[in-house]
Amino acid sequence: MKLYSGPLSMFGAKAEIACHEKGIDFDLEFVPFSLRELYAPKHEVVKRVNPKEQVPVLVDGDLEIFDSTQIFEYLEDVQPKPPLWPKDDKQRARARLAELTSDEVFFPNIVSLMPAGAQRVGPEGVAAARVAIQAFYARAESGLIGDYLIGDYTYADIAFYMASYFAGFLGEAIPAACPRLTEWHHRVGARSAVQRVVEPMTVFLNSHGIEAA
Ligand SMILES: N[C@@H](CCC(=O)N[C@@H](CS)C(=O)NCC(=O)O)C(=O)O
Repeated sequence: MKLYSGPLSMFGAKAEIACHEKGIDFDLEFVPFSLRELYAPKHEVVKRVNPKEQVPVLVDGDLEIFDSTQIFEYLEDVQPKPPLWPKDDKQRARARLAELTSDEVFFPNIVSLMPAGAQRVGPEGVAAARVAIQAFYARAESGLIGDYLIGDYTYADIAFYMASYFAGFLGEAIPAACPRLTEWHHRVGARSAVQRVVEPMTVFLNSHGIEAA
């Protein structure tokens, strides 16, 4: 398998972590990316495979797919062990919803704090995003039951860990008022599959003078 991602791609990191969790052997290629130009020029394979011209893209022989959640589904099918979706139907539905919510409800607020996003939404949009992030953390804190978001460790934990990792570099780390969520963050961050992906990202960010709060 070959995964196309970027050195700071939140969505690519999700796919990368899942491959490591499942012990899948894969090649990783970073597409051109810089903090100034972002994803430019677009990689030829990404342009061919994904009409949205975004990473991650996964190529496995004659299969070419895009979107981190689609990649999760494929990985789960080709390498069911260890499972990263719950076995129970309702728990699986909850985990899928939590993963979607992280990507599509929580993360857009993080994007609003990034330089291009902040320029797009303006100071009021940034302030609203900060309020929404903290409200999301508070809800997650009260929703946590066991060690992970939905009981067992799942793709939802991977997604929300990565989104909250980036929040930490944008002044919105999980606050002390959410102790169980803070512990959850340490628990997920201690996994070797997560560290393998996050450590080089932290090095990249630090080398550009960007530090976590
Ligand atoms: N829903 C997609 C989102 C992918 C996405 O937003 N990728 C970003 C990098 S993290 C990207 O390639 N952005 C470049 C662009 O939109 O031009 C997924 O889950 O993979």
